[in-house]
Amino acid sequence: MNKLLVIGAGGQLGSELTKALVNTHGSDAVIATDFQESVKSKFAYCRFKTLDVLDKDAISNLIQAEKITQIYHLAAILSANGEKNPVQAWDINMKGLLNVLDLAKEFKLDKVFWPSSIAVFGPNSPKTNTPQDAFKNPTTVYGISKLAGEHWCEYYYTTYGVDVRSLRFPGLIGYKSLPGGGTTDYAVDIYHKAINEEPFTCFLQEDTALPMMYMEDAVQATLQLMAAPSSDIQIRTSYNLSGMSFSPQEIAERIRSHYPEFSIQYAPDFRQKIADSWPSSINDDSARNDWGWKASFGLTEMTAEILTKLPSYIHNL
Ligand code: AKB
Repeated sequence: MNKLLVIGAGGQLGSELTKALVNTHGSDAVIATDFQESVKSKFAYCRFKTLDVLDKDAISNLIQAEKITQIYHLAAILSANGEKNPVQAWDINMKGLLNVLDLAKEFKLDKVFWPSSIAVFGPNSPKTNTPQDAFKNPTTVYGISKLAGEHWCEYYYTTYGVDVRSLRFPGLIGYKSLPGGGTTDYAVDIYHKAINEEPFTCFLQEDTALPMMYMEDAVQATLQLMAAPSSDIQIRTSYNLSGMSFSPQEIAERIRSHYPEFSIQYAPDFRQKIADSWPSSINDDSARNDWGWKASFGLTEMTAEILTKLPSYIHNL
């Protein structure tokens, strides 16, 4: 039987991916963990334990006690927060991953999932339709740690046969959980302001287009990648993944078709420089060809779904 350990389950992706894993594998097969005990209430539907990804012994004990066969390692410091404390971000992002990879090797786990990011690209990467193998010179500590992490994943696969799989996520947008400390966070916050009929101040310029993805597509991509036969996974660093691409001005316009009075103003801060170093759109041909990836949501569909579902979701919290 598969037994899945989700590390960092309380975060933006983990909150929704854990539910999907339970739906796929059953509640007995999934253990949600997070270093914050306070997120426990999100996991009434499966078991929850506190776990610090830097505590290798604690992870090792859990793997043995629970006979874990797969790890979904989601804990990370994102791009904007990473710049506030670069050394701490490096420690959490790199040591956490190395702990997981090393234990996957030691206990011969079946599979590991680890998210990378479009942040691996940098100012000298092609801006549009950025290819899988494009030149990469990340300028954030988050991007540097993701790029190094991708190579560690490939190293553990080629050297030790650890079946680790990874996706370069764009900015993820969902209505069930808030992101924490990323450069693409504005595209979640903006919907909350819209339904409250409040004006929104964006920390990026109006024309800064970035690659984005609706959470449902991100969850589907993860499930699909992890279900694919190992022989289909040709890329052992991390796969480019594309959903949609838009600027603050474009998302605001789309929101106005639901809330005509919605107003946005722009006050770019330090995150503008990070956004300027990233691609505006991504080529994901390798994911499409190798394991059949195709996104379902564009900006119009996502906006309609979020603005319809967010008010009652918040009301029922
Ligand atoms: C961030 O903004 O840091 C993340 C990412 C693009 O990986 N959402």
